[in-house]
Amino acid sequence: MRVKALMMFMVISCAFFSAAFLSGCGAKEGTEEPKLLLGFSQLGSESAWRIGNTRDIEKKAGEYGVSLMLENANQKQENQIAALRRFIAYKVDVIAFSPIVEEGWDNVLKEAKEAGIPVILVDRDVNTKESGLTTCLIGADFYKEGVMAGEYLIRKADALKKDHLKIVEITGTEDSTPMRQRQTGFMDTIKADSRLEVIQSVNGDFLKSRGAECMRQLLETYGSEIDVVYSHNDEMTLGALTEIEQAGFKPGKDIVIISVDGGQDAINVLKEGKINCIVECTPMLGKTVMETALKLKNGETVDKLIHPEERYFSDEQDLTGLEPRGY
Ligand code: GYE
Repeated sequence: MRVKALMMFMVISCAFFSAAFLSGCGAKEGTEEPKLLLGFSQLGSESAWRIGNTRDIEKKAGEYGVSLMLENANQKQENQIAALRRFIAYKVDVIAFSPIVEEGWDNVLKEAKEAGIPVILVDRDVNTKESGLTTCLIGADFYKEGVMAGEYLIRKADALKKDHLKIVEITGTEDSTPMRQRQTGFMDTIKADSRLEVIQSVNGDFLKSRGAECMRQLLETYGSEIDVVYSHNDEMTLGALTEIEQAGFKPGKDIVIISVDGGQDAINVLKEGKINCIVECTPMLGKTVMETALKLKNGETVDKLIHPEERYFSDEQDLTGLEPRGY
């Protein structure tokens, strides 16, 4: 009886384990082998962007017949490192991951290299002492996004005929690629324009709650002095908007609001006139990730850097015909 119960437990837990851990297997049951076993470590679920990105990767894995081992690190680098080690132990064909920050990956990436498993960077970059530990990066050009945000602000200053605008910046996760490059791209673009002054940059960690907290503090310190908010993602922007309205200011009118991502919720708020500009960052990277992973499995060479095409949405445009964003 006991043996039977134990066997039953093993069968059920095996089924549960494979369903939870492995998804997107395109091979028909019991017939062909999956084309590829891909381990993907997602960094967390902090934003609509991130959730859209995870969904897209799962969906495309299914479409391309790729077996996906997906792990979510819940915003902790140590969880990502542990996930990569599990992928290595499991002998996946290819590893893909979105590194939460740029530093601290040398050891685990060397282990992957020694195991002969190619690694694809998705969305964000790493900074390692040794080169050649990863094969390629598939993700947005964050510097260009910062430039687009800065260029919009210059046009807005012209339109408003202002000779001085005080800017507060709410940045994404410290030491992450989008945080670094969205900041540098923006600063490089506005620095020659003497009308534009960044009075403070604060770290909002890409989270809505932190965006609200940062904005509350900024409003306490600077009050009506704030002319512009440049926020590195939609979540933090949406958090900040609530605080701005609670403090009695009209976002989009009293304060120029610039955001990044372009998820549906933020686009709706832009259409209401409470956000002035959103620079697009697309999370739909799944197709390129699958195609690249399949090439790597076949020993083909791949492009080192793949940036998706991106645009911006603003109060300068008619957005009535804009397609649903899908994230
Ligand atoms: O902009 C933000 C997310 O790395 C591009 O991370 C990504 C950023 C995205 O949390 O919303």
